[in-house]
Amino acid sequence: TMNQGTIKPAAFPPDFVWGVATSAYQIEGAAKEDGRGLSIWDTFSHTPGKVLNGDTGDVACDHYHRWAEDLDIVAGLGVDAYRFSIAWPRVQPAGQGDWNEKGLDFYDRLVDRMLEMGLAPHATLYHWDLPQALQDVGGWANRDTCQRFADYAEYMGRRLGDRVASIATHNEPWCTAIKGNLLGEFAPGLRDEGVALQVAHHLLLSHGMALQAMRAAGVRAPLGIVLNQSPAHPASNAPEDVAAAARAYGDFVRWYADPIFLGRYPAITNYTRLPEAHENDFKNIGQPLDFLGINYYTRIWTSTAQPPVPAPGPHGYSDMDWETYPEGLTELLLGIQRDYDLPPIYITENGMACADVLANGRVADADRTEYLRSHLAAVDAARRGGVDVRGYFYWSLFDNFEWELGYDKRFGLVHVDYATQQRTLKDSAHWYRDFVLQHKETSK
Ligand code: PNW
Repeated sequence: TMNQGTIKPAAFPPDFVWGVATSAYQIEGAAKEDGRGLSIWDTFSHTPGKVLNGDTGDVACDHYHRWAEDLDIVAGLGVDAYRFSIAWPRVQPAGQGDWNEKGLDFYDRLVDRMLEMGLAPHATLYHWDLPQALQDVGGWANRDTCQRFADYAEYMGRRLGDRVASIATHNEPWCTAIKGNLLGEFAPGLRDEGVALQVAHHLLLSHGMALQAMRAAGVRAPLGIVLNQSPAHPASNAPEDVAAAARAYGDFVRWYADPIFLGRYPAITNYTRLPEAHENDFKNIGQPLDFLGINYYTRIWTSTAQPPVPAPGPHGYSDMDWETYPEGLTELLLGIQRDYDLPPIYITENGMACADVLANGRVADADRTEYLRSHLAAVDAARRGGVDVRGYFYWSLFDNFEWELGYDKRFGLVHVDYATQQRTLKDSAHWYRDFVLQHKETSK
């Protein structure tokens, strides 16, 4: 199959962007420092029983204090770009009103240092850490939050827009809406379909409002959104399995992409209702994108059999129990290319959790290297199929706070010893570095 053999750096064009990604709550720590307000993830992680082992992001990778040496690590990987997120409650503690200079300074310094080092800063405005003060008045279920977000986006756009290489509004609205409000696994921990779909709608609307506000303010950076996407496969050719896969694809991919690119919600879905929408909402949601970020981890597997038939998993499973399925990335990209009029694409996340062990200063994570290699081959295959993929960001730079699973799952290229905050490059980091440096050589 296409993923056998070796993917060569020369397969990618000279200007292809190589990067690594993180998010604020997962790495920064310093949850109460320098005037940062509380977010829904502070509340959630401090609620007993919500996060494995009672872990919180209070300290995380202590990146708020170690940011300069952390950027040295990023640069040491030889990559071109670093994707990070801005903690809204750090820069605007209550989600409206006053701005926090110390929080704003942090991101100013981070961006300026990246530029000095020749690293392209790719900023995400919302990676799930809503100011708690906004949740207290309804959070994303409250339509007013869309305007709060557009104001925040405009302010940050004015502040950073002439220095960053891109600005994404939301990271994975599916996760916020569904994991946070239907499955109860993420903050704010609700289980209500009506709320979840209203939240999804407001995330989409706030995205469109933010793009309009930033553009009206003259923000020059390319603007987009990051969606998590997967193809959905039926466990058998039985009509009920095939139909279930189509509905799952509707819920996961189309529910977000159709409003943005086609101006409506999909008809084929498991959901039993539509959110409340105002007359111009789809016009506002469907603003042109300068880029689309895709986060890909695994495929969706649907089985109506009892007990369900597991995916065959020829490549194995990660420590998240997610099937490694690189072919799915190619299939997904070719599929959305067929269905939508796409802007340039960045793979803004792709990565694997392994039960990594640090021994004698080394982490032997051959599975992660193979995951990386096979998914780069999958990106190359999609590019050869005509999909305009411009860059790839590995998730994640560091082992970090993996949301409801705490520090148990390790996605990093760089191992973090949480007792000492010692960072150690894993074998996969060395492999990625060599690949990127070879690409630079062959691109000269
Ligand atoms: C993404 N799913 O989350 C996030 O953007 C990261 O913050 C996170 O650390 C990473 O992937 C690994 O989990 C996802 O259930 C969480 O399909 C769950 C799913 C997808 C993405």
